[in-house]
Amino acid sequence: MAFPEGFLWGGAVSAGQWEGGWDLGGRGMTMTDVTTGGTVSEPRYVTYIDKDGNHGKMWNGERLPEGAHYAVLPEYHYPNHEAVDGYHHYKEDIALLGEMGFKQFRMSICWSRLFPTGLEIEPNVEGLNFYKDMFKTMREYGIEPLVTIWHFDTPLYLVEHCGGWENRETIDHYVRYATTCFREFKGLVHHWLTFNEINNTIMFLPFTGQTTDEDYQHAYQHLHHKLVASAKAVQIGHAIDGDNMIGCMISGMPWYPSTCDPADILLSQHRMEEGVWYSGDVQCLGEYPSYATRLWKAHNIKLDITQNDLVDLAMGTVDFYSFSYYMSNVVTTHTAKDTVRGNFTAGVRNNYLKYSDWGWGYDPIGLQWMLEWAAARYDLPIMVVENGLGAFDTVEDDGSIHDTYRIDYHRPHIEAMSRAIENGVDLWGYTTWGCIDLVSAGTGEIRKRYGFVYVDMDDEGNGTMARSRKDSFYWYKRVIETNGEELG
Ligand code: P53
Repeated sequence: MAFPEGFLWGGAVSAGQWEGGWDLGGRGMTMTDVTTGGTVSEPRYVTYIDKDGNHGKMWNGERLPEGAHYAVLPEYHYPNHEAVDGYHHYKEDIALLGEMGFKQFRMSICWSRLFPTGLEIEPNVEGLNFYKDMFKTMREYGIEPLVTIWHFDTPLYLVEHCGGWENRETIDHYVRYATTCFREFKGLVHHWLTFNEINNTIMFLPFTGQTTDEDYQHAYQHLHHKLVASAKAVQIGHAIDGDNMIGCMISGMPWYPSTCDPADILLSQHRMEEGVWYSGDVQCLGEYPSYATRLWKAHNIKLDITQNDLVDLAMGTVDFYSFSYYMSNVVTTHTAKDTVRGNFTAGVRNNYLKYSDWGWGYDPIGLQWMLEWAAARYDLPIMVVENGLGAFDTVEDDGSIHDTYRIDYHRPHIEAMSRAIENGVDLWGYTTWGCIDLVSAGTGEIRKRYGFVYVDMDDEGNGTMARSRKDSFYWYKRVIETNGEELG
């Protein structure tokens, strides 16, 4: 096997999906605190109280009705409130990761735990102490933190009262927050990601069907603000600690052509540019790519980009490229006979692939494809920072969990990484998604499990939160021990 000495094996979680403690330690609210649970076929809703005091719910992404405000309503269950209670279990969880031999643990900081509304000038000390203790605990086990600064959780106050990311001022609030992280966690953290799946701000637009030019305008401007915020954070992170390695994080979903009709090939290339490359090109290469003009024209987008923005983008390029990888998608200019629908998947079914219970196409070769493309495009070190199978687990009478399907998912993906390394890709690390079971971002379910560590909690909020080891736990431990030689 090709894995280099010191390869950063590990796993990943996000604050919103693992931490819980939504109203503890001075934490402010985020959008997931007002988001209900869903399923593969039933969406998650955002809840509010309207101007007449009536309770309401809407799709995530819709605008609040005039005069309404976001609210936690007693008739709903909000799975992210407690999540899997990492807030109280972090020592135990990190010990389990240490037992598996983790070299790296990717987690995120909850912005509103440090800046409850996002507008504060001084950070919340209780929040700082929580993360400092987490990082110290990781160090005790020789685990390097990989910290995502923003993983979907903009403080709700900024979204509700300040226009969120469509408002340029949000850049400054984010920069103040990121600067605090670099300063306060200096020496404890060396590896950072500025924004999780930053490209997903625009990637799903073509799916939603009725998206207007105005929606595109908002989404692209929103993304531009995030790209500038990321570039500013990179510069500040480098100035505070020259040892900091700061990366971008892209949702790495390949878009394949359905046929060899040249029109399909071109369509898949264009979809790949719009969905995947656009953001990473800016973050890695320091300027908007030539095809941006095509995308802006297609939807009459007029971006507000200042001279200073251009300087920041050029100065704030990342040190490494990272992406999540779960599945691939297929597009065509023809009428598709077979389609697939799942959460975040839609389009043509790929008859060469198997699909998960949530409609995600299982495609290890696609990981090699992504790795080799990204390496050639950017010539940067790469980390695969999410990969995994969301699946139902069954707990046997004796408490064991035989999750061979999960092992069978990871093994070929690890083999794909190994082939990519042999083909010249400078791959530094692999953090599997949801190494401890957590709340799904897409559907809000806990039963869509990714972990090597099982958490006793269900979708109605019943369970002891007790942790236990699945079969995959022992398997992954062996993979790490043998640096990817023994894949079982
Ligand atoms: P869940 C869409 C498509 C692929 C990955 O997803 C995505 C998304 C947006 O949710 O998100 C990443 O939980 C994300 C994680 C998330 C994970 O994939 O829907 O970075 O927060 O949990 C898996 O199964």
